[in-house]
Amino acid sequence: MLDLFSGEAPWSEPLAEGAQVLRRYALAQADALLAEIENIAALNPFYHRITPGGHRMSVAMTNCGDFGWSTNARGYQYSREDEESGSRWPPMPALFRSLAVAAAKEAGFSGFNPDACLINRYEPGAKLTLHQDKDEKDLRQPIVSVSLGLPAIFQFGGFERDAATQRILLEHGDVVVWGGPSRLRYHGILPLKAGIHPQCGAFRYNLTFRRAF
Ligand code: MD3
Ligand code: FE
Repeated sequence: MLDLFSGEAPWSEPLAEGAQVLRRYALAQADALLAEIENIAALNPFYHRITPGGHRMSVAMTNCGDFGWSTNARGYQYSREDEESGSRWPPMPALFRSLAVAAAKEAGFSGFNPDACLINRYEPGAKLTLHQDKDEKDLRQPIVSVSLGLPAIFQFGGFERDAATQRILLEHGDVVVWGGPSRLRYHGILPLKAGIHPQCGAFRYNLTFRRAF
């Protein structure tokens, strides 16, 4: 029989040059990843940061690893400390690191060694408007993202804010690797639709693994 699709996770879908979705790649580890997120948030709680423009972000964030990304009235930056708690970010769990390194390798980026993991938490209505990720020192390093919980519609654009965008549904366990020429594409998340996920309740979580410095 012609087997067009075996139905077995994970499977990969190319998005653009350098960008690849590894569908359900993190599914087997999802519960363990969520337990680690809980541990991290117990030390450094999710927080709605204020952008330089004075807006409270609808996405709540925390971080783990040597560096964490945050924003405040002065700008966007990676730093060793959480300015809310005054303490260092919790270490990146070994499970996080091994998953990110393996996914990057799978997509052709061997040698990826993340020093930062931003953890985004979306509640119904939360969104991320189109932006580029360019606060990292070496833009030849990819970003690996892991989606957990409620599904979200991801927008994948071009190299200018007003270029046409593709819409891609990201679901529980999906991993995306963004590198090469796709590293500087504009991207965003449309407002999260309300729902109840068996493992995450009313939330969506997204981990992004980065090499900040
Ligand atoms: C494409 N997060 O934290 S992950 C972000 O789902 C961010 O929370 C979204 O954008 C989220 O900055 C999207 C997918 C993603 C992450 C980084 C990228 C896509 C990217 C960098 C370059 C191009
Ligand atoms: Fe981003």
